[in-house]
Amino acid sequence: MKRICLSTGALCLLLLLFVEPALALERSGVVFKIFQFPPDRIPRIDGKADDWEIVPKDYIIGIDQLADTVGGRGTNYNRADLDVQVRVGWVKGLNQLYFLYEASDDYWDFAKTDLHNDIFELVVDGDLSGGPFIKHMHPFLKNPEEAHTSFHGVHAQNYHIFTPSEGKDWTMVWGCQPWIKELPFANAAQAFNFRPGQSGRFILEFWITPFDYAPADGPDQAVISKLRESALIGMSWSILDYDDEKAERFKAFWNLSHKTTMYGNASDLCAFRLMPLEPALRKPIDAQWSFKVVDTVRRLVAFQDESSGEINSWKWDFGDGTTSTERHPQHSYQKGGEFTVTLWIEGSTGKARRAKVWDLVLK
Ligand SMILES: [Ca+2]
Ligand SMILES: [Ca+2]
Ligand SMILES: [Ca+2]
Repeated sequence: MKRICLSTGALCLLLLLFVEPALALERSGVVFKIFQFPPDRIPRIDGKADDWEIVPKDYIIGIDQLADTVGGRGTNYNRADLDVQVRVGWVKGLNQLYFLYEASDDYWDFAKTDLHNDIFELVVDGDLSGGPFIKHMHPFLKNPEEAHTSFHGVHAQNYHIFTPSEGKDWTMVWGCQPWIKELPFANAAQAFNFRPGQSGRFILEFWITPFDYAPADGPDQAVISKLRESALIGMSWSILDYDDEKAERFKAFWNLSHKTTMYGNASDLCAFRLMPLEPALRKPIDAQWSFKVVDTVRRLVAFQDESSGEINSWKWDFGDGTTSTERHPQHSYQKGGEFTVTLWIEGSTGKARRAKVWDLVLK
């Protein structure tokens, strides 16, 4: 999103408020949360929900948030007919979105090989590009097939996930890039013990990769969305509840966005925030840093403190016998070599250090 700041700070703030993405998306003012898993607690894709117990309750999105925008029920849900809970997670540094989908249905419809199947339809716009992305909604190409390979699902993606899938791929990608449903871009596992037409409880655990650009011809030129802490992404889902094998179509379309066209227009998605680690999962103090060689001739290196916690003092050892107490120092090395650089930090909650051995090599 482009933000234009004119003269004064106040005006700039006003403009920032005015273009806040959450306001432009569907369900104005509502921001759902995406839980950050610590790197040593990444969910295991096995259809078991135990690794999601660390997700606080206020992250759970239930059927009370959904509206049937096609079948006419509005927000009058009936938990005996269908009940669902969704949790969404991410891991800082991995551009993947994790999901736990838990549902109970009075009639699980999955005997057929075609689109007639209970479906969890998921739409993701990783860079908030907004706008239409399904071929039928192309702004000027009136023949959808002409828009297929250049447009369909390219800047935002739509998954029709079969719940359950039996003798069928786990999902249909409603786009020109079916390759995104396989490893290394996605993985899924389900658990259930009912037969078609029966009621019961269903668990689906999966992750997908969001794409800013997902072309038809495969991953070589694709651009994966970069997931950044505290950033917003666009997302919605709907549950297509088929409750009769003989019926022509689904009975209800339980939609998180309350606008049906979210299936093909990313401006109708909801805002989701990639949350920081919950305080209970954070180390009270943790040292981290990065560096950039600014000038190879002068061997000038800029160091950036990226530590977390309440920190009062920094001490850098540049590995050449010199030190600094600045937070983000620059340092010019007198000669080349392989350097071990260490940052020590201290604060009210303790102290920590981070050394990097031979990451910095200068000629
Ligand atoms: Ca699991
Ligand atoms: Ca049902
Ligand atoms: Ca059903």
